[in-house]
Amino acid sequence: MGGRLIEGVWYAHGYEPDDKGRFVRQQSAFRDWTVDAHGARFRPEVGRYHLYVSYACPWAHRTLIMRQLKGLQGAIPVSVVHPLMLDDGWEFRDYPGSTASTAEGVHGVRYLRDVYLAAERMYTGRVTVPLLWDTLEKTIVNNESREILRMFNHHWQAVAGDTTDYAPAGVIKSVDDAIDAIYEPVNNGVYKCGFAGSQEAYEEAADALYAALDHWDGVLGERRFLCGHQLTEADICLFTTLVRFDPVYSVHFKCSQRRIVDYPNLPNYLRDLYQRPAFRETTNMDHIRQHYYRSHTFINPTGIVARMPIFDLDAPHGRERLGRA
Ligand SMILES: N[C@@H](CCC(=O)N[C@@H](CS)C(=O)NCC(=O)O)C(=O)O
Repeated sequence: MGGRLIEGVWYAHGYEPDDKGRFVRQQSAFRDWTVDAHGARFRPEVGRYHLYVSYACPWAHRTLIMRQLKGLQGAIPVSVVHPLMLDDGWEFRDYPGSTASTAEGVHGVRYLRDVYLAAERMYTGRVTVPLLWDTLEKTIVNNESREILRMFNHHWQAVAGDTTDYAPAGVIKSVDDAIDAIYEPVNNGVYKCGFAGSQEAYEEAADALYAALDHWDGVLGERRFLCGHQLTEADICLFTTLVRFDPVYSVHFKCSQRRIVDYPNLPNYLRDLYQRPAFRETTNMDHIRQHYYRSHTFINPTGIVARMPIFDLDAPHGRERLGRA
């Protein structure tokens, strides 16, 4: 179930709800940016940075999608943690599954916490993915998915294999507003349902989650993507929660009022995104299901992995009628 570092010492530790039983996510600690500007401390350079991810994690998944959309796979290597996050937190070890987790690529260490400690010997906080490591200064640049997403999109154009902008000037405000609007009730909201420590906290989170899903389902009846006719960062942010929703959140996190497949517009929106290579090839259902059902032993003590629901992500989505891709 993970743990946290306190002044450089590891303590196995679950999540602590607030006094009303609500799940509270910590703020990310490393917030520097790779910037494509002369004299910048962290300049984008091929091979200089290393991305640490879990295929299971919706936040890390965002960065993998953008890395692939921009054709940055050759520029930014990746290490993938084992899907189970147990008492030692995220770990690098063999996983004989459909897609193996990788050995740690930079330091040769066993645990992700060792990478945090390499950056800051007295680090206090949870040890989370994604994180972007700088092999030159030997430190963590950033561990906040939304910012890593924006960096890959805007600051790596000089080396990107595809320079399509997923938050162009004309819509960047509505992209940021949409990302803000879906963060608490949806992306974080499923966790607030699942990790609620009281009925009241659960009801509050479920109300907010379903109000938001109802709202965005309505919006997506009128337009192909969250911010209009073009795919943006906001769609990436919503996708990584939607694709986990029916297989995991609806069962494991008690997001049970409605599945995605029960909505009028969200299922085909999800298919429209999933059928693009950068989304499909970074979606690892095996890591996702193994991670959630088997790491959160306090909500699923048997570790039994629920069956995949019937939901064909490859079925025709018909959303071309709403506008260009
Ligand atoms: N705000 C962060 C959240 C990252 C995060 O919480 N990642 C989870 C995995 S889904 C994690 O690594 N949790 C480990 C822990 O809390 O011990 C982001 O968006 O990057």
